[in-house]
Amino acid sequence: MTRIETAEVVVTSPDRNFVTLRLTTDEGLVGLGDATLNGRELAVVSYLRDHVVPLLIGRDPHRIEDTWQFLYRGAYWRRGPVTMAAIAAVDVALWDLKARAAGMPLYQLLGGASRDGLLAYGHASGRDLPELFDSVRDHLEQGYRAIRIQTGVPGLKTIYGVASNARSAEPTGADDGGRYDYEPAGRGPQPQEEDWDTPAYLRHLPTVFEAVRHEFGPELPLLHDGHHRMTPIQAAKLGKSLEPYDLFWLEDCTPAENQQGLRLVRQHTTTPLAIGEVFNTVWDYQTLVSEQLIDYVRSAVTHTGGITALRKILDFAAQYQIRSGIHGPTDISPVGMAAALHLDLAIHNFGIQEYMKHGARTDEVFRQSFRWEDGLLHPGDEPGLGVTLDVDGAGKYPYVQAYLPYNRLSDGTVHDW
Ligand code: GCO
Ligand code: MG
Repeated sequence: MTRIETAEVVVTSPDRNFVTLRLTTDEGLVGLGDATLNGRELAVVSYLRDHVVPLLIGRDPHRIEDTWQFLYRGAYWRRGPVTMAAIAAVDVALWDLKARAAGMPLYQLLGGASRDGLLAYGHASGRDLPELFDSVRDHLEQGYRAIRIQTGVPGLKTIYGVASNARSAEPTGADDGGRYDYEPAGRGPQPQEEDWDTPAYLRHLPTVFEAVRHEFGPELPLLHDGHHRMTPIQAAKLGKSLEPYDLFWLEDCTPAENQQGLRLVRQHTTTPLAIGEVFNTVWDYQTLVSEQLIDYVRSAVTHTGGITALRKILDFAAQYQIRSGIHGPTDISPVGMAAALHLDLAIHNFGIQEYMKHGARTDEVFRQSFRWEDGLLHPGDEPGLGVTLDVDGAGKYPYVQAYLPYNRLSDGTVHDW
């Protein structure tokens, strides 16, 4: 029987912080799992190093389901983003090892390819319409076949999803020529404060989509992220007012931990809804899926307990014609992204994959074998996940403290970000 010999937690910050679990077996195979939790990275490092790594040494790496149940049930304290990111890292590293041992790309072990390539959406943003249009054109030139639209709102200075600098800047990397760099986590000792006004947003956003449809026509799939900032009745109003512009989805329209709130939204609008990047187990989806209150599951492999757990959520969703839209911003490491791509290729109810390019330094530390061809992603055909970690290279970029921003209304009240 083969055994796990070492388990290292590698923290690196080439363009932003990443936490990676690196398992090696007595047969010399290496498996990787992403454990990055943006803005709270070191909590997961401690969970892994102090509590999980000692349990892994000597275990049979082939027992993936058993290890998942052991870590989930054995902790007694269930769920939560820190726990589930740690379990995800172990789970993905074990799938990587199993597929490497089999000499196959991981998607083959998950049932084989259900399609030739993966529809992916990119992030266009601009403080105003001319900037936004430039960004959409830039994405179309890069081959994207679906585009997320985020813009500034008159009267608000800095908001989620819109680059504050027209050109990419530190810390995300960008001497890679990318123009819009919206990485939200700022390096430094305190989070950045942003401002928010829901009525102003609700008045402005439909005019943006009207202009985008006018400029780019009716066919381009367009997406938008509400980032949890509306009440159910405000979300219902927005969904209704965006119906003429035929969105692919409206994402995180409310803080959906109140799952019943989505009943109200659903009663009022046919705009498709996507939810779940901050969720971490199937229980967060119980009402949303069984009552068909959403159309897309947004969870990341990294934040939902790994491939084992997300596969079960997506199989549950499939019974209700709900499809995947796996989270893939830059805070999902190349390891987490590869795990998503293998799962996307294998499942039947794939919807779309979020895709943001990482910075050049990140791509050097994590060598990847996925393909981006003609606007479609493919995980590649290397054994396992197809990602290798340059441990020495990673060591050149130590952890840098970074926080996600937070919102205040004009009267100073803290609001959902
Ligand atoms: C998205 C997300 C991200 C999050 C980020 C927080 O849809 O891609 O909303 O942009 O804000 O993952 O760490
Ligand atoms: Mg989102």
